[in-house]
Amino acid sequence: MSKETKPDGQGPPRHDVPDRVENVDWSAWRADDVATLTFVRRSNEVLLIRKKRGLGAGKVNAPGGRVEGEESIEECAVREVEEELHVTPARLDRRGELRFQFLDGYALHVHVIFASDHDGTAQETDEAAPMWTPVDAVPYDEMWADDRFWLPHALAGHHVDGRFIFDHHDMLDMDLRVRMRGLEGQSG
Ligand code: 6OG
Repeated sequence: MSKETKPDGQGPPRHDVPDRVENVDWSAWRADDVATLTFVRRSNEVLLIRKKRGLGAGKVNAPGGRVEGEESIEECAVREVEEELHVTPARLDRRGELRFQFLDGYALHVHVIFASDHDGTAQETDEAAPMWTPVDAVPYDEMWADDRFWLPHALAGHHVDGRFIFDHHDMLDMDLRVRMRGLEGQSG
């Protein structure tokens, strides 16, 4: 059997993959996978998970996963939260895009979705354990390294556009743009 495997972000580095955001040709960049991260809000809390399997197992994150077949971003967001926590998110709002380039060649495009309503009670599944978390107590030390930079802005209602270079779990470089809510249409 061939030892060659598809890149998954955790393989050996490829010498042709840039380790700086500015050296990636983003206009030609194509993701291997498109995925969602969905943040369900309830007053001052946000619904996070302790992920039990897949990319980032053991870390705290939002529920989410890769888009399947022909489904839309929103359909993926709803399906993933239902599968992982048995909760149906509602009133979805796209809050940003994150582009991850891993040194082994794997490229992942993540859509950040916020849900201001939901149906059902979060339950632990094979994939995740639910954690209703106060927004001022998000455990960034237990999360992917990028989250501490963009998630506070997204939680404040702003739109984020991030590009990241990762070597396995280490973040090597980042470019983050934040579009402030309420400033649309202002000049300067
Ligand atoms: P599966 O569940 O299909 O993995 N994911 C990341 N999330 C953050 N915040 N930072 C990263 O930095 C991430 N890399 C992957 C997005 C896909 C899920 O994992 C998340 C998807 O919800 C590198 O195994």
